[in-house]
Amino acid sequence: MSAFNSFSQWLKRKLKTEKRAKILIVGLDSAGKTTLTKYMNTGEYQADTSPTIGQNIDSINFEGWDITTIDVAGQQQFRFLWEVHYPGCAAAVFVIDAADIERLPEARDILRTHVFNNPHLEEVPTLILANKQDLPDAIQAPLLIQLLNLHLELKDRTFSVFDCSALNGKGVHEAFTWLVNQLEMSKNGGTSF
Ligand SMILES: Nc1nc2c(ncn2[C@@H]2O[C@H](COP(=O)(O)OP(=O)(O)OP(=O)(O)O)[C@@H](O)[C@H]2O)c(=O)[nH]1
Ligand SMILES: [Mg+2]
Repeated sequence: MSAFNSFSQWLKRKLKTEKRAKILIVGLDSAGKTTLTKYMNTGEYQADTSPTIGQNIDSINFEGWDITTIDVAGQQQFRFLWEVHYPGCAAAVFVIDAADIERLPEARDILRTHVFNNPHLEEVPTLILANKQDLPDAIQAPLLIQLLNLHLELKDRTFSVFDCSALNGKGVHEAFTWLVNQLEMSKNGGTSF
């Protein structure tokens, strides 16, 4: 065996045992993707976010996992850019502004097109976040599941819906704990990302 082949086999084994994953954070503009990512990074609410143009790539250490987050721009004119990030993702996070009832149909359509019907994301767990729970009109996970028809649309998929707030951090830790548990299970099941 050549030195290159042994090196590439060593690298493959190493990558498989390391807890590294790339996750994609998608959702409509203003849902709170960047605020949430920053909260995960710093443990604090950062009020100074501006709409993302392109994407923000960051690194988070969570529960022993080294997670690369790709927080994309949600505005319609930038959504075509999401596509380049789908291959190789270990999980998808779909952030919804749960206090913006008027945009729920739009969120449902985007979730369907870019996540449910996306062949690249078929095998990966999907974390759906009902964000902005600190606002009085925010709807909670059980109602959101009904309104978005998730129980039917996602019956063959690994997904969960969590209430959270990127402003006060409530629910964020629990949601990401679910996500890394899924990554852990995929790893033990031998899936390589
Ligand atoms: N009240 C409240 N406001 C939030 C929360 N999360 C985000 N926001 C606010 O919502 C606005 C949009 O947040 P962003 O994080 O920029 O939204 P985004 O999804 O990254 O938007 P794009 O980059 O345009 O796709 C900002 O004013 C945030 O401060 C939350 O949990 N509660
Ligand atoms: Mg953003």
